[in-house]
Amino acid sequence: MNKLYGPDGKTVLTSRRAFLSQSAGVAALMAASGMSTSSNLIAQPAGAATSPMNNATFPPDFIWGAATAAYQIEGAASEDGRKPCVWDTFSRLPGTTKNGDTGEVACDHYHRFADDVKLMAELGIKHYRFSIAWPRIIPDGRGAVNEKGVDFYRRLVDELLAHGITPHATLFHWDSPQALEDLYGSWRNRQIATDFADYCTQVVKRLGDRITNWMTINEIFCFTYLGYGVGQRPQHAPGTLVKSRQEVLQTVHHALLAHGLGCQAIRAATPKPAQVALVVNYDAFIPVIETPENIAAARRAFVMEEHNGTVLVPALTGKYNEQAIAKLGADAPKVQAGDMAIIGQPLDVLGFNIYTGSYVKAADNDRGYEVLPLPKEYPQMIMPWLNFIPESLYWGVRMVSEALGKTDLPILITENGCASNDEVTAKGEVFDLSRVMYMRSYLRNAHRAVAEGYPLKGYFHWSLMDNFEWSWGYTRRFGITHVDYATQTRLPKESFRWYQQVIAANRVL
Ligand code: GCO
Repeated sequence: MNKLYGPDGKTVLTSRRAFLSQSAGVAALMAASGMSTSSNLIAQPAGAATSPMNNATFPPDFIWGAATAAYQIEGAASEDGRKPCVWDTFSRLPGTTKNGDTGEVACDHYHRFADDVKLMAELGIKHYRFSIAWPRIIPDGRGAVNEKGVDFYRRLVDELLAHGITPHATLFHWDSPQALEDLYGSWRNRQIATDFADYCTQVVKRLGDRITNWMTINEIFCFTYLGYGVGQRPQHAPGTLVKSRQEVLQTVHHALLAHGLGCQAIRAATPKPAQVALVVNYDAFIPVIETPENIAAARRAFVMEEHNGTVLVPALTGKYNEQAIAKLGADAPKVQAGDMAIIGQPLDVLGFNIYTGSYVKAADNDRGYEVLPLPKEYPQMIMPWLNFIPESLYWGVRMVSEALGKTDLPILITENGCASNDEVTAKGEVFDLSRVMYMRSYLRNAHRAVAEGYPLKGYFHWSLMDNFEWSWGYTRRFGITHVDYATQTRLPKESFRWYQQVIAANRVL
């Protein structure tokens, strides 16, 4: 029988999955996960036959969406009172981004948002995840609010609502105000947690009448571990060299604190009942062969490996993972009294950004698992870190229940996608078939998670359109819509057409 385990590895609950896995037939599985067989039939494209292989139908209330982030699409970097963020400064330094690309113009979404919302409506999404730029709202990071910046998001959200699209707003997607970097070293200083919470209050007070789905912070790992480094310049802004790993870990702690205070600020300021989430790109561990021993190994790796043990585990449980902290030794973050209670604020939703994963197997060592190296020829989606591992989505969702005991915490896939070498044909089409293959494979794993009763509630594809891919500039395309940066023309790719059909049918095609 399946068991659910707490962070200490001891059994805490008996799973309802055991029941599901034994129940007879597809119909029982669908009924148990809230799916209606009759609506499946209605939603199918004409002539589509259902077989066990293509019957990956989702519950009727499953959320289909797409995601973007402010710095990657907005442009208008110095318009209407916005001041620089650390990415403006960093990307202007020689050698930090491919071709010296910056987000100065990006997809010019600031001016073209109405057309972009039309594109979303054409795609058929009812949910859109975007981020709000702190340096547009409070250009100096703290102090005066720039109402013109707020107005932009008001216009965007009104346009979304007019098209029946629910906004999901991330309050921080890596664009820290440069002013705070200059003033006190942004994430190196504990003060940023309070300044972030104040910024959240100002945003939610003004936009909380029309946005009720809030995400505090996106991917703590990327702007801390990748933004601060020892020895060589890190790949992400602010690109600061620090003296010790401890200082890097301390930025993680400050980010967690900002998240916790941010949750409190949102809940205090919202004029309407609101949902609060944290978005984490936590590591997914896949049992290389699905045996009980390897599943137990994956469970251990999930909580003990450094990234999860220092970000996801404290955010969900209010405690850093002991083994991860012990391994860090003197580099562990310094914690003040009361911090952990703030960090472990209850969440309404967990946002899971999932692109890739790692295979593990049981091992006879002190940790009880081994993370396996991938062979050189392992399939990759043209990013050095983006290995094609579709099961990562399923195991990443499952382990929140199974390794952390959070069986009822709703999970949204807040990002999933890949880069590809897209070319526009003479007829003006883009056949990004590797993306279609990628999406289909990952969505089958999303379906498995739902069908087995894990609380996966939705999927946001990264990304709605090609955009500024950080240090890769515009050389990597993650969109289901092609953007010609010279003319700002948007061209839906084959993956857009595919996703459109998936959404309409509510099943993987
Ligand atoms: C992320 C980032 C995106 C990236 C995407 C592809 O949260 O990792 O949100 O900004 O563009 O992940 O690398």
